[in-house]
Amino acid sequence: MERTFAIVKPDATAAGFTGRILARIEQEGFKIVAIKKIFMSKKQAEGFYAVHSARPFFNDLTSFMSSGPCVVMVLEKDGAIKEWRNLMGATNPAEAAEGTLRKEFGKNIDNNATHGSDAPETAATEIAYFFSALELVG
Ligand code: DGI
Repeated sequence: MERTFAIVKPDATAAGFTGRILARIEQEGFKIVAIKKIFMSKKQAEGFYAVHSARPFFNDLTSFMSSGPCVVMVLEKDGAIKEWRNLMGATNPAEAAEGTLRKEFGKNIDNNATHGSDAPETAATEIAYFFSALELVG
């Protein structure tokens, strides 16, 4: 069974959307294998998004991700990586399809409610960035 890494971002935790997002995750057949609430430092956010370090939005992105608490999770399902990205919807909530989490809970491209890994290698790296093997209890 495939695993992916997911975040409820600071905009969504601040708006009180955590419970509704977790409910959708379970309704859509994902198993929550690991979950915790964290408050990243700027340095931790920069490490997490290191792949984007040359992008013009890197400073805004890492400031946003360290502006409040996140809920980080490992989700399991057949085809979890693609299935979770489908449930999140397009990066820009204005372009996200009806019924997706970013359409329902995202405000704009900077405050887009959720994160999900984009490939098996990034899922493995991102899971290991936040969780030890002992914390994966699915
Ligand atoms: O995997 P995604 O989160 O859908 O998107 P990504 O990995 O390409 O980018 C990571 C985050 O960076 C994304 O959730 C929001 C932000 N981002 C991506 N592209 C842009 C952006 N922010 C701004 N302001 N402008 C962009 O073009």
